[in-house]
Amino acid sequence: MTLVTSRRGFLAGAAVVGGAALAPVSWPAPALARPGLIAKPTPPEWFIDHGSNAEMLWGSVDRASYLTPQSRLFVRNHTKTPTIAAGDYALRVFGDGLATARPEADALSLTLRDLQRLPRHRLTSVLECTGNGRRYYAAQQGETVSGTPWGLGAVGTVRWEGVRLRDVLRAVGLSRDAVSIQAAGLDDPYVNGGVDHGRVRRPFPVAKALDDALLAWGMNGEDLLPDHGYPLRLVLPGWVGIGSIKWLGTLEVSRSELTSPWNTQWYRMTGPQWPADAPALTVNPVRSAWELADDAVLPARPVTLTGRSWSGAGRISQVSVSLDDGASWRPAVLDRRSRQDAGWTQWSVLWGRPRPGTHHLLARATDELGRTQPLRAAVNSQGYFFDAVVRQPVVVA
Ligand SMILES: Nc1nc2c(c(=O)[nH]1)N[C@H]1C(S)=C(S)[C@@H](COP(=O)(O)O)O[C@H]1N2
Ligand SMILES: [Mo]
Repeated sequence: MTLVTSRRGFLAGAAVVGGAALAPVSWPAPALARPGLIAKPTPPEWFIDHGSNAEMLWGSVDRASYLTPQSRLFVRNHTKTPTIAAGDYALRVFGDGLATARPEADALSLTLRDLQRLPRHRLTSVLECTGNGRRYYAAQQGETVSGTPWGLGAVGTVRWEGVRLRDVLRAVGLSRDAVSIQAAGLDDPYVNGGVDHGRVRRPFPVAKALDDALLAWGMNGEDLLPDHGYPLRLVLPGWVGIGSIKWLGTLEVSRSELTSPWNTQWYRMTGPQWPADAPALTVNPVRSAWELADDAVLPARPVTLTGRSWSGAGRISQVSVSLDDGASWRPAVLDRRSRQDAGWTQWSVLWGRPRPGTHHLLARATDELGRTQPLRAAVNSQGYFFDAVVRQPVVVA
């Protein structure tokens, strides 16, 4: 079948009966699967509980598994995971950046089946929260910042399945003057400090939409779990996690720059060190993690240690490690086969003679653009982009 756009709707010639899909949709209030903010089990062996957020424990990562299983992936919820039935679901698209401008009340409505008629696309990418590593601002730099005190576990690499946003935009008709797209979620409005900020939403440039943005219904060969955006989420590979809006409800396509508190107030560098008009954060920095628990105890015999490094901008070209708290450095062995699309790189190092005592292990990656990890991260009030080399404690006994 062909996708036809008309003034009346997205699939004027398609198997959408009775014009039902063309009518503006009103949303039933999402119900909770069960009391709680996260639906999937988050046992303490796998996760650190941060309330509505759950952090993956690096010590629990299976070194044989390149991809992060959905069951192990971190969760970052501004409110709580909604329950949305796929059968009731539709994505609504509107705005003056469409070839034919449409107000929100007359949005195009796309069901999952509509979207699944477009060419399917699979893509592996890192998903990472902007605040990943935040607790090290205090722990390593003695700086007080606000926000969830993530260690390095607000990250994962998954294989997405869905449709390219550019194919969707082509099908619905995009104006040549469109510059900005705002994605909004169907989760509850975010209320903080008595202020209702509305639905979680964040704009991004049309250029990103036409490059590698994906509308995903699948992860690692399964349907998305409710916590990760079921039935459909946006994926902006390499960009700050907030860009990858879960439970995607609307896309506003505009000829002018769109804004929301999620790019004007949050997910920007703020604080005395930063100009008031510092731009919104987009591409993730370079970071590295050891596959070790913070209370890891190793026997005093040769051991192969492993870790992963990633960058929002490209491949990792080099990883240097220090097993003596920075006194000496050596290259880690990169597993060249492990890197896929925009995913992370696995690496390893043989520790030949671990001596009894407490040690600090350091890993510092460089990406193909020459971006590397500093020894000190640039402090900012909200604790974003902690990309400095982390001191990983380990006890040899
Ligand atoms: N609708 C909606 N989308 C959202 C969020 C949210 O709270 N609501 N959190 C964002 C943030 S800050 C991050 S880091 C990622 C986390 O994705 P995950 O929970 O699937 O790991 O989702 C983003 N998309
Ligand atoms: Mo995030």
